[in-house]
Amino acid sequence: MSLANVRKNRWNRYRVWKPLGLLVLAGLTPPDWEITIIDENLGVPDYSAMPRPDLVGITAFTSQASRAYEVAAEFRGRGVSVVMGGIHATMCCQEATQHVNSVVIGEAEGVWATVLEDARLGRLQEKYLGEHVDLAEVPEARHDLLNGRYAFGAIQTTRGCPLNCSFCSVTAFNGHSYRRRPIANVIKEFKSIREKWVLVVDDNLIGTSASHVARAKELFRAMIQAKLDKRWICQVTINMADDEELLTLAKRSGCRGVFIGFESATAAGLAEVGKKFNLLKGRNFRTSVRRIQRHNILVAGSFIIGLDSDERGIGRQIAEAARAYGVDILNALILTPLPGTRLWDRMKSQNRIAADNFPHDWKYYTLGFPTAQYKHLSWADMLAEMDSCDRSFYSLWRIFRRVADSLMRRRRPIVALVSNLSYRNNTRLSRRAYDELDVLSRGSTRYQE
Ligand code: B12
Ligand code: SF4
Repeated sequence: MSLANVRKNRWNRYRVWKPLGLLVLAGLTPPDWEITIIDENLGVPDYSAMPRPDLVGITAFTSQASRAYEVAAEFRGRGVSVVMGGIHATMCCQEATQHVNSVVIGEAEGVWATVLEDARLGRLQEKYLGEHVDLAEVPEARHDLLNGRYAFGAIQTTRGCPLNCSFCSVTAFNGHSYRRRPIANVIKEFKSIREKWVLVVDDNLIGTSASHVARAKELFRAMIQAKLDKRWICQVTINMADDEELLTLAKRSGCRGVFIGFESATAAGLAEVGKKFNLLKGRNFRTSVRRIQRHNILVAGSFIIGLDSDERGIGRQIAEAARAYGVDILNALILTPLPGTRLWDRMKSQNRIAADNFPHDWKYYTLGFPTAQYKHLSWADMLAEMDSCDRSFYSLWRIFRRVADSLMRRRRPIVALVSNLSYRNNTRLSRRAYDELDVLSRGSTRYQE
């Protein structure tokens, strides 16, 4: 069996991250199947020169879907059955069935054994529906596969998110309920990860309620006790700042950085995306960010450009907000209607999905390109706002000031420097990619209600 994580274009900059979904699937696969995992982030192999597999499984984000279908066509052309799963196949199941033999919708744990057995017997179904599983049933991912070439290993400790932000696919895919893996299983799996640095892929490692936070503390205590000696980063909500004990335990267990979705610098923007959670308790973002940083944990903040409440000047406004909050890294993203989200449903019903030559146009759904009609901003405006945001936050002078600030506060100036320069470089690559876009030449005007 081969598994391909597909992506092969020059805009890719994600080879640092080990793809966990494939490793989990390999962990679910009975030992009588021989497994080869291919991650196209590391290069596209000559598939025709490879031994003919019995079955091919493909995973893809939406932005990788058109490439996934090319890979599927290549194998199907040789008479090999192809199964596709993951977020895109789940959200666009009908489309995927046009390109592969079989689609696994949702989480694979409950159905993968059946799929393999059906494949063996030559009776693959068009679709299999994977339910949300009890995370005690998730076996250890096969971290022994794909080793040695990634900066970050990966592990998952929870699934699902109690919030349901309009632009995000997580709740649609993994559900509202915050499911937690037994801590003993997490620790055991952590020990099998070879990389020193690990991305904990949970959408919110600390959750939103007191019981979620209590579980996170329990996990961190177990990690300290196990002496894992890992450095890890994760995604959290801003409430992480509210609990000193949580921060201390996170740091002691190896936490070095957190990604926080601020999403919008305005209350109207937060209401629009359905993330008023950020405003609870009259939050002061600067104080919260500083509290996290005091534990020597880096804060990367993401913001969205292109909300209905955003007007010209939003790029600079976001850069200023990020500076005012004091984040170490700013990740500005373009509002993108991903299939399966509430945003997709709304924009679709308003006829606002502009990059809609599917599957070809899925490649623009990286959150780095305009794909919809924005209310107050044309596509040219959107790109100009992204540009002004990035140039303002990542000017050499601003980077120098952030690094000097880290130095004075005895935080990690080298990490701050390297991450800032790498983000600056990424924004330049994006700008270059814009020049080559066929979709942009089609242009898009503002949305008229
Ligand atoms: C880690 C992560 C990343 C890593 C990916 C590392 C890697 N190489 O895989 C990085 C940081 C690189 C990344 C980047 C991006 N990401 Co991301 N990412 C995630 C995150 C947080 C976790 C993914 C994960 O490992 N999950 C754990 C595994 C176990 O779950 P899984 O992959 O879904 O696999 C299960 C099932 O889907 C199924 N399955 C999966 N594949 C297959 C295949 C077969 C054959 C079968 C049978 C079953 C099956 O079985 C598994 C077990 O149940 C998810 C959110 C999430 N909760 O999934 C977002 C998520 C996948 N990312 C998302 C997005 C939008 C992006 C970006 C496009 C934008 C961005 N800047 O964030 C980029 C671009 C990626 C690209 N190359 O084009 C969206 C995708 C939405 C969509 N429709 O595509 C998600 C869902 C987040 C969100 N808020 O909506 N991401
Ligand atoms: S953006 Fe984050 S907080 Fe909002 S629904 Fe997605 S995972 Fe949850």
